[in-house]
Amino acid sequence: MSPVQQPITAELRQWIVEQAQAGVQPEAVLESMKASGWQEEVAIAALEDTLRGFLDDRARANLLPPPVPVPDPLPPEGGMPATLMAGDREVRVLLAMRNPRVIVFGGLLSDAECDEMIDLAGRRLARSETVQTDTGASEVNAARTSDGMFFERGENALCQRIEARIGALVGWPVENGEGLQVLRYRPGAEYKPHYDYFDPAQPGTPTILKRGGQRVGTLVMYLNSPKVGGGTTFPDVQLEVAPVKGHAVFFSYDRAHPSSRTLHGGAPVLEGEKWVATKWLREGVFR
Ligand code: PD2
Ligand code: ZN
Repeated sequence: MSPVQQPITAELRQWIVEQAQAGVQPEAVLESMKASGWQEEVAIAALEDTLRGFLDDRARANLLPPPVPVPDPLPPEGGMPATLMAGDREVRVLLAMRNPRVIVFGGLLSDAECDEMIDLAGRRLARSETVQTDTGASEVNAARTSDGMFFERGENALCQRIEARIGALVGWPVENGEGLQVLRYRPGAEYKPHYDYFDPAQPGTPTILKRGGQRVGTLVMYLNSPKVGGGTTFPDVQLEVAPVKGHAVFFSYDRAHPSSRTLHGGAPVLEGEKWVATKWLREGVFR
C-alpha cells in the first residue's frame, strides 16, 4: 500500500517560514515535524521547498540578483579530501573556506609547466614593453596593474593540458573558460582589490555578457614564488594566500554582487617578480 499523501498546506509553509525567521535551525524544525507525525521524506521536501522560496524572497527584497550555479571542486556531501584527481594530475587541497568559497590548491602545475608558461607569455609581454619604452614609460607605476597578455583558449599544447586539468578539477566545461591570462608584476606592482564579475550597473556589461554570460569563478595560478610580497588578498575576510610556484587559489561567486564577499587583490610585490596565470570561468560557453 502506498503511504497516505500528506498535503503541504499554506499554513504549514507559513509555520516553517516563522521558524526560520525566529532563527530555529532546519534540523530542529524537521524534528518537530517528525514528532507531530510527518513522514521524514515529505517533511524534508516541504522544508527545502519552503526555505528555498523564503531565501529567494529575502534576496529579492535586498535587491540581490538571483544566484546562479557555480563550479565547486569539493564534493557536495562534505568531507575534506587531502587531494583531488584533476585529470592527469593529483592536486593537494591546502585550504577551503565556505563563504566566500575560496580553495587553495597545491601542486596544480609542475615547475616545468610554470617555466614554460612564463617563457611563452614573456615573449609577448616583451613586445608590448618595446612600445612602452618608445613612449618613455619604462617605470612601473604602482597604481597600475601588472603587464599582461591573453592566450586564446586551447592555443597551444600547454594551454590545452592546463585547461583540461582545470575543467576536471572544478567540474566545469572547458568551453566555459576564457583563454588564460598571464600577468607579470615587477617590484612595486600590485592589483588593487576588485571583483572579477562584470558590474551589472556598467553600461558595457550587457555586451560583455553576450559571450558566455557572467564570470562565476576564478583560478589564479602562481607561476613563480616572489621573494617578498605579492599575496592574493581577500579583504572582506582578512585572508591572504601566499604565492607559491605551482599553487593556485580558486574562488567562485554565485551573484555579481559584493555580498559574494569575493573582493580580492594582489598585494604589492616587494622583492622579486610575480607571475600568475588566471583562468576565468563563465556561466555558459565563451566564444
Ligand atoms: O595576482 C593576483 O594575486 C591577482 C589578484 C587579484 C590576480 C587577479 N586578481 C586576477 O587575475 O583577477
Ligand atoms: Zn581578480
